[in-house]
Amino acid sequence: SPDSNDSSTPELEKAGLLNKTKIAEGGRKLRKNWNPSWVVLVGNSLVFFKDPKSQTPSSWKPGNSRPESSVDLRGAVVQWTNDLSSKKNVFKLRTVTGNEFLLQSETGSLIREWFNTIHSVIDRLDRE
Ligand code: I3P
Repeated sequence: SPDSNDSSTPELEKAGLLNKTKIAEGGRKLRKNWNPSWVVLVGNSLVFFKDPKSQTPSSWKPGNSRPESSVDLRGAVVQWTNDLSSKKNVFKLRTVTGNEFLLQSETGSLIREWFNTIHSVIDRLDRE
């Protein structure tokens, strides 16, 4: 349908709970702070929300959908890593601006799906 290609309403490609830590900001190394994050892949962006389950009842407002942060996938790179964490099932996402994130799940099949989906979005943007 015409609507599904309307760039003003990008298609939601994937959403779910992953463990996340930011390890660099603008190329500058950061101290790790792993947290569960609700991750949404929509259009050219990966959008992070605080895990509602990790919030106190008073901090969680129904309908609260303000993202914690958002990542532009254009020109980004994803790469599996065994060296940057003691955890299993970890991949690194680096943006063109030099922000680096590790994403992880205890469930291998789940994190592989995320890797493959993000990788295909990056490839699609590279070809544009
Ligand atoms: C860090 C914390 C992280 C760990 C990191 C530690 O300690 O244990 O979970 O990363 O390892 O430095 P702290 O809480 O004192 O900051 P992983 O779980 O990914 O291994 P690292 O320094 O080797 O990255």
